[in-house]
Amino acid sequence: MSERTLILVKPDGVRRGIVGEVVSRIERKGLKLVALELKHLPRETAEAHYAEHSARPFFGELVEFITGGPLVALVAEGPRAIEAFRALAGATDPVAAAPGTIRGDFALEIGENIVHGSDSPDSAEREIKLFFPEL
Ligand code: DAT
Ligand code: MG
Repeated sequence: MSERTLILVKPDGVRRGIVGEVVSRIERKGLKLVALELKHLPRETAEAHYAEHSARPFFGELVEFITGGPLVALVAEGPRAIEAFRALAGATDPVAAAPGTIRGDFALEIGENIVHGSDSPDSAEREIKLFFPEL
C-alpha cells in the first residue's frame, strides 16, 4: 500500500545549496516525486503548518525562520513513505541525529535542521492540502 508524505527543504537547506542532495536521497530511497515547488511561505501558511507548536516558546522563531527565505515543498509517494522519509531525515535535534541521515550529515542546530517530513497519515493529508491544494 502506497502513501504520500509532505517534505520541506527548509530555507536553510535552500540557502546552503543542498536541495539537489536532499532530493537525490529521496529518489535513491525509491520514493516517487509527485509534486515539487519552490515557494516563499506566507506567514499564515507557516502558522497553520506548525499550529501544533503554537504554544511552544520557540514558535515565533520557527515562523520567522520558515518564512525567512524560499523553501522547496514536495510530495513523495511510496510504501510507508511517511516513516521512510522520517528515517532519512533523522532525529529533530541534528546533534543527536545519526550520521548518514540528512540532519545528521548537514546540521548542528535544532532550529535549522534542513528538512520537514509529515509525522502521521493525518498530518500528511493536512499538510499536503495546505501546500498543494490541487493534489
Ligand atoms: P520534527 O521537525 O522532527 O517533526 P517537531 O515537530 O517536534 O520536530 O518540531 C518542529 C520544528 O520545530 C523542528 O523541526 C525544529 C523546531 N523545534 C523543535 N523543538 C525545538 C526547540 N526545542 N527549540 C527550537 N526549535 C525547535
Ligand atoms: Mg513535526
